[in-house]
Amino acid sequence: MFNSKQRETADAAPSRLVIASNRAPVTVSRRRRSFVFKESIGGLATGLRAYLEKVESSPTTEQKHVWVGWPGLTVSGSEKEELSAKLVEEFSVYPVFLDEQELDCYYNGFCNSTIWPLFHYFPSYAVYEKGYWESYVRVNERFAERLVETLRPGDTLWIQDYHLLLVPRMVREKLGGTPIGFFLHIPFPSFEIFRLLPSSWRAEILEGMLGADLIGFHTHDYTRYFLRCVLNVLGYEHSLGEVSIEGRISKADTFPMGIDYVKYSEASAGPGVVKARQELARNIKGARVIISIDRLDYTKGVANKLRAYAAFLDKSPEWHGRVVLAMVAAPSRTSISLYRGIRREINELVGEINGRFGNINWVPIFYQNRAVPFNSLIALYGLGDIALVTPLRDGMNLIAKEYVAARTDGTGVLILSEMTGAVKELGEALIVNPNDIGEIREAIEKALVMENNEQEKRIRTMQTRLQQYNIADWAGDFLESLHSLKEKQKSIAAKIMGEKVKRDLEDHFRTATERLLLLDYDGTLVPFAETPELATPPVELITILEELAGIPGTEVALVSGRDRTTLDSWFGDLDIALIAEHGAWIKTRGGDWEIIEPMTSDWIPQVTRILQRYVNRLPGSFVERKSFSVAWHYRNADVELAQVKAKKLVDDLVNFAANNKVQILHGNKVIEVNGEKVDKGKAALRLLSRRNYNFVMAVGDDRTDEDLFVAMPDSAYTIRVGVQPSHARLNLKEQKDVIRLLRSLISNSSGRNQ
Ligand code: GDG
Repeated sequence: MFNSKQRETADAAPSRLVIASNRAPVTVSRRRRSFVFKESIGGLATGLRAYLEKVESSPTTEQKHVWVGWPGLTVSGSEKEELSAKLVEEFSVYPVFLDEQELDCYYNGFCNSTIWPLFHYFPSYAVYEKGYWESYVRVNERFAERLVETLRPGDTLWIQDYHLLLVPRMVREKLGGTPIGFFLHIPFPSFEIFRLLPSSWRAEILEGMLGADLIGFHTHDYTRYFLRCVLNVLGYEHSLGEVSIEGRISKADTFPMGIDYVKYSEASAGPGVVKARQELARNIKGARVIISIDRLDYTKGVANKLRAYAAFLDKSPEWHGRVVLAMVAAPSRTSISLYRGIRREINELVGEINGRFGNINWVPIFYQNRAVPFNSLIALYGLGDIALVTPLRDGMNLIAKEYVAARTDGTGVLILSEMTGAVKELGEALIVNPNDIGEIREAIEKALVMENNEQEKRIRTMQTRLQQYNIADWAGDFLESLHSLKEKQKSIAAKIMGEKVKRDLEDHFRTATERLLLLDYDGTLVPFAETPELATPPVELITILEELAGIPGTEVALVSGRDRTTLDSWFGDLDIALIAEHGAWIKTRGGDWEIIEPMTSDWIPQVTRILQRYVNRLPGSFVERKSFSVAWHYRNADVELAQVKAKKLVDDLVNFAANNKVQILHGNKVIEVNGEKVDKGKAALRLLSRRNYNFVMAVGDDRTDEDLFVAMPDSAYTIRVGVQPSHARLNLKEQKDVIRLLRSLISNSSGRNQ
């Protein structure tokens, strides 16, 4: 929670976007005794800079931003303050400092030797080190602390990427009201890969991410995989990407990151670029140019690209001397030995190919193992007749998009790996499988002879698309979605029973003379158990029900889907009413069981046979027979398979229900078929009509309780457990809250009697 001082400061200042990323947008280095400040390079820093400049220069907005991140060097204790003050003052960067050990265990360790390889489908490179994980948790905590210090009321927080997966939840625990967004820039893997993480880590990672209100991914696949992992690991289902968790909603959605289109399309005319292009062209001597620009990482498929190029030269001698591959491989993570090994491998391959095919007049590969300055990058985009972008896996890949944007004359061929996120938007590229050397070779051949008008058709279509969703649209779209989600959450939060409503309800209960309490059982009065018979009522609950029923003028009714025998055996001795089988049977206080509507049960054997087929198909599921209904429970089955089977079963049953007088109720991990004339609402009305109640409260937790809520008079307190769209007027966050509420009704009314 914010304190009053923070609130005052916030009232006087414009709203801010607080961005958190591992690397700050400013990289600090040392020169002799002073610090040198440089803009950080990389897709995120560059891209967001463009968005922020646009928003902050607009006369209609008042938004400002600050950034929390590591400034790229380790500093001693005494230097920290000095550097920190300078970064805050001059760059609005609130630094988080990392020491050597953290760089080793958190950054090189958990980030880049566990998450990075695993999420890019290189499980054999992933290291599972407890020490790395512990360091990751600690550094995430430090980021969270820094953010909590920095955030003011009214701010929006946007956390970036895989280095900070735990931060959303850590911040939420302290500052729940702040809108928190999270964006993952790398792929989110399928469950089969994600589950390779030790179980406690994987649960913490997902819970960490779910701490955000909005979680963004580049592609729909990553979003789906994330939601499937949430279901499999944490058991939370989603509806249209929304997961209900601890009384609020967290949403996963797709936002493919764009580029600063105008910057790349206009840059080629700049004088620096023209000069750089002339220099490069001189060396190339009229040959056709294939460009390749990557960070030197095993995910980028650089070796395969070289092998494909060699295969092409081998098969097409007519191109010798007429084509060059201009390859930039920017060094990366060189303190990890795997990366040093790749550098050696690539150096050797380049040497081998140049030695084998080249001659005094022609070098087949121009290779640079250093990043190039921006002007040279654009010059390369301009010179490249073909761009070879063939990562084995890539969250998005902005090089492909930048190349397309920079082709102002409409020529150029993009050869693009199907394993990149960018492929979803760049379908007009020549798409290849990066493991298939033959396919890349063929694509090179095809690109070299592609007619100009064909090139133009493809490039222009892609350009239009990239223009329509550029970096500013991406960031704007994400932040707008975050804010509208926050609004939705506010309306949900308004239904959650707060202290004031609770007090009013208690007062109303105390002063009323004729009270009716309609209470569902499973999920409402007791938590779900593995099998129905294990959910026996605890003694404490029996006492609560007894005491409630003992308050003069109070009628308590259990409104359950359970069968009569079970309800009788558990509650038969209490002075309360019972409604069984979702309203098929009713037993009033002191009375006997009665059928509410005459019904047949001759359809039950047929439905049981259908359900039994599903028991055989879904291990862990089982059938429960009751007198006028039959249920298929799947709580203990594999969650993901169960969802699929449940949908299929409902389909099958819909056909059956169309020709028979039955209805299908899809409850919480149970599908139940019963006579169409019954529901909890109709049964409850029976009780309601017996007296002139001046206090009515109905509490339930699943879809079958919605009938109950709908049937209640407007004046009734209808309460659904869990945050879901519901006809109930109020929500309680969890089952335990129901028990707390019932207890307080008892103690409140006994207070009156004293
Ligand atoms: C993550 C994900 C996702 C590259 N080499 C040079 C250079 N660059 C610039 C490019 C581009 C950026 O760096 C690299 O873009 P990537 O798409 O590869 O992104 P990363 O930041 O490495 O990584 C990736 C991205 O986040 C965005 O979400 O696409 O999948 O791994 O802008 O132009 N710039 C200069 N010289 C170089 O040598 N000047």
